[in-house]
Amino acid sequence: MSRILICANTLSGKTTFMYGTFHQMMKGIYGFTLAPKYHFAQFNRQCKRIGDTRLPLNERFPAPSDRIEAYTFVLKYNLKTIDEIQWIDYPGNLLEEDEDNPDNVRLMEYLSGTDCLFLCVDGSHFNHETKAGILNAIHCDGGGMELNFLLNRAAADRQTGEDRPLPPVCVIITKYDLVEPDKRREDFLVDILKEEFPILFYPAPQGQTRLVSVCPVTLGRDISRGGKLEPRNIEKPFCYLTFLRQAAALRQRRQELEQMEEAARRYQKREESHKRYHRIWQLLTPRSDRPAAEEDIRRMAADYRCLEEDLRRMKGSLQNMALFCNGEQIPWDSLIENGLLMPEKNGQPERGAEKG
Ligand SMILES: Nc1nc2c(ncn2[C@@H]2O[C@H](COP(=O)(O)OP(=O)(O)O)[C@@H](O)[C@H]2O)c(=O)[nH]1
Ligand SMILES: [Mg+2]
Repeated sequence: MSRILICANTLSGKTTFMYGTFHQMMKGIYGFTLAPKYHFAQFNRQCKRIGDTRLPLNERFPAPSDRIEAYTFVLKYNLKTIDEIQWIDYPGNLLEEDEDNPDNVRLMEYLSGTDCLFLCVDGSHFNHETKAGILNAIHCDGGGMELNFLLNRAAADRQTGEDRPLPPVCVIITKYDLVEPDKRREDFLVDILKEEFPILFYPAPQGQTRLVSVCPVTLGRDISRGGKLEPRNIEKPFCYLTFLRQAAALRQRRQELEQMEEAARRYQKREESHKRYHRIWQLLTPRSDRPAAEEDIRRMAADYRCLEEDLRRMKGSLQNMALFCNGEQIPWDSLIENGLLMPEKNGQPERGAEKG
């Protein structure tokens, strides 16, 4: 089980973004698909409404939620289940409630066990004349205060109270269609994010890694004024998490495969020497250490190569997302070279009720 917590102010576009992710990931990308574990029909109807330009605007988009929701998705690769994804969405104004509000308590619990944080910044805030105007809009109206607070809490274990590494973060600039063309420059956007969320661009304490990606997304040009559903980049934040997890799994698989091949080679050698010198013993002694059959190893190696190729293509598609490690912008290849991936946890984050 992997958990994603999506944080943003009310009306930043986080619930619509979740439907957009499902809309794109249902058909899948590079063999990976994401489907709701429950209530496909409801998800499907909501996606259809978002895309229906005949409907009045207030009927197209999801109604604002008044409580925290935990959705469960199933991630498959080549139709084999590889993970369950718990996606936590909450009403943006929840943090205005007192700390003992039950939903607020649940949010903090989810936060401390989250594997990836999606932090949404509403693209419409980037349209002020000056940099100071933009920063002020994000900090005051765009939930900057609350988002910084959540980052602060995400780096602590709620149960033990101890500090923990910040999970990988993807800063999602939603409604990118509303950002004026002259402001759609990576360096400009990143500059603003560095000022509003400086902590994301600090080197992590010794022994930890702080991984942050930045991804502008849109559900479609002018969709909030009646435009068509034409998602751009929507699946990429999810692919970021998938890549971090699955490239780590691939590494693990390669080690296993190498061990199996080595065991098969040793076995083969022994068999040959048995044949030559101790044919009689070979017949009499039951062999319990028989390694995996060559055919199985060949099939596993073929599966491995297929996944490796798909992850290579996925990495290629993520290149236009800026990626930072401990404050330095890094190329995507160095995630693998420097082992900055995200192995599966042993325990499963199972706190909180699931929507089912
Ligand atoms: N222009 C534009 N508007 C969007 C986009 N995504 C969402 N919206 C608008 O933002 C509103 C709020 O979105 P919602 O997902 O409910 O925000 P939430 O409160 O953060 O969950 C929607 O009703 C849409 O009008 C987008 O990609 N582009
Ligand atoms: Mg919402």
